[in-house]
Amino acid sequence: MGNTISQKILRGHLISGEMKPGNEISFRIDQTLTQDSTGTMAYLQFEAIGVPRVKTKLSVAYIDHNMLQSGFENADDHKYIQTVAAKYGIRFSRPGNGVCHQVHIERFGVPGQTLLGSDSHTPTCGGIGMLAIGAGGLDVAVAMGGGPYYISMPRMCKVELTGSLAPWATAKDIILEVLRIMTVKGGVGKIIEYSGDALAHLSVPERATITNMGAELGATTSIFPSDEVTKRFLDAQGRPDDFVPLEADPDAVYDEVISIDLSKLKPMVAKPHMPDNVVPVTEIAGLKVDQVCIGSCTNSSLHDMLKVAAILKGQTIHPDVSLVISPGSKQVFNMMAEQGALADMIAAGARILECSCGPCIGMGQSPKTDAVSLRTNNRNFYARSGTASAQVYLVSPEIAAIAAIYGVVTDPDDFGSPPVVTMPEQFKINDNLVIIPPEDSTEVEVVRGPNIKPFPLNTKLSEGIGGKALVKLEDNITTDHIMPSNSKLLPFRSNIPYLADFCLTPSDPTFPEKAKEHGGGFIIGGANYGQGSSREHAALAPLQLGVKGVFAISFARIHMANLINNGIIPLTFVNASDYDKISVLDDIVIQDVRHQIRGAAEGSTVIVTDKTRGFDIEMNCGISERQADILLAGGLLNYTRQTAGEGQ
Ligand code: MIC
Ligand code: SF4
Repeated sequence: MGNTISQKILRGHLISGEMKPGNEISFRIDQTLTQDSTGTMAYLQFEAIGVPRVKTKLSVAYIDHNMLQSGFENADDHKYIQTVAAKYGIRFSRPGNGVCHQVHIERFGVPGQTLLGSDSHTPTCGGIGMLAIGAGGLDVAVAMGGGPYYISMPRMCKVELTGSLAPWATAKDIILEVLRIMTVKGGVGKIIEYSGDALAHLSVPERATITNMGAELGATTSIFPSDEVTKRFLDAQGRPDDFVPLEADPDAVYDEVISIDLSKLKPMVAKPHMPDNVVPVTEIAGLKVDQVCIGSCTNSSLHDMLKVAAILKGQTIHPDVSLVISPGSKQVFNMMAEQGALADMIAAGARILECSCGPCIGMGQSPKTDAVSLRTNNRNFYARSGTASAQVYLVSPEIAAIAAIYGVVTDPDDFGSPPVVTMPEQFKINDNLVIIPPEDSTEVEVVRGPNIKPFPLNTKLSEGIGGKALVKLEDNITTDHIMPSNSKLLPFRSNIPYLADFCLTPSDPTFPEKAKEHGGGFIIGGANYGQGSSREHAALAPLQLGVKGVFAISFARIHMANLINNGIIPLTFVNASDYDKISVLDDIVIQDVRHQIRGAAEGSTVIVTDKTRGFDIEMNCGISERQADILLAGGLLNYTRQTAGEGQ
């Protein structure tokens, strides 16, 4: 039986486990990336592990999220990351160099290698055939220290793309169509591999849009083969030696196959507040638009920017629309400037932002009350823009640019024919904003500003645990609900006590207060609890508030790993109907919990008692032996220290 692309890469990097779906496997990580909003915490944890220098082939620390310096905090974090990177052998991508995923695929990603990033959109590099996975900061810290990365072996899903895109349909519409078909939980426990004759016509930036937004499916990662298109891209990036061909064997077996005929695809839109709430753009044509944001790691390539500039050329944006554009990287920005595209955007009235995440994560450009905001981003979760009443719609850059001109969502056929842009033979290569760490870093001093506070560390799991059911939540609760991010909160990513006061407030403003009053307790969630970001803060803030366990119908992959890594027990209902029986402020106990967690690793269920209502609930805890040990130790750091101690 042949192998899929990702099975080949995993096999070549495998350290332990049998590659059977659902089995825990561990594998070697070649490269890591961090960004600043998760990076400060990841490096604090890396320092706590105590390894003198990173052991990966390449590790890069990016500054791209916390770019608004409205106080000293973000700038302090930048300095900390710059110095910690120099100290431990990590390349430092300075603010202004671009969004981590865009820069990484341009300058560093290598087909066939593995990449672990403390950001959920790390799979972007799957666009060049790299096995790129998003994880919590602590997992990335362990990988930097040379430790393996553990996952439950995913099932393989093939998306076969045939035909060629009709005019105005784009790569964004392909992934929106996949999201419409599979939903935001449809990718959990799967790797999505793309194949089919259409691939010959899909450039690397287009492929990267698709793999980037595969994160919204909940997939472990998404990947394209490494082929002639990849080779041309790497050649144009001046990296011909990084190319290796890679494709699935003809007899590779997939657990699931989805086919999409691109010629039938129409421009699509994801309506508020979920990326899978997808309909054709024509269904909302005529909707008045207040704001258009073009950029984010999904659609900020040169390819995207040139198309937007061609649409805006000679036009003036509508008086009621604010159009903001953030190029994905310095390379993109520079080339736009040289080719005149930037001038066309400025002339049309676009507000040009620096190369960063910006509006995508609510770092500025929050729209007005009740605004309709059209964005090329990957997420339109409730309140993420920084304006809770805003309605965010996700579209391709083309649809966004046309709406900015007309002031309403417009069928692009009414605009005329789509712009044709060609990829450059050679990209502009200038890595002068990437600082190479010194060989000998003994003299480097790590600078820690006053905003950098110690992170909460759990303690060994006790024999029995109890507390109140603090909150009961619906399906698809995102990490943006659990630990909101915006320009007011993002500067405090290295200050968990401060952040904890905002934990889960979009869903229940009284949550932090209740948790403090009752000395912690349990969170009751619905299906796909914790989808979205990789932010470990969505586990650290509950930990700070004394949360001991989360009971849900199902969990998103990265969040579940983050809970375990921080010693918070994730349990799923054996009978989903039991969810209905628990009420907020019920007294919950898990007796003999250490013994029960051990048993869970062997497949037994865990019994949770609702003392208030007098009944037992049967729960699953789908953990491995190693994860049971981590929970018993009170989290991965304690476990790592404990096993290091045992090894001495
Ligand atoms: C996001 O898109 O939500 C983020 C901000 O990039 C996060 C990381 C974070 O929360 O800092 C992600 O996707 O992992
Ligand atoms: Fe940045 Fe948005 Fe991409 Fe997250 S999704 S990395 S916030 S651009």
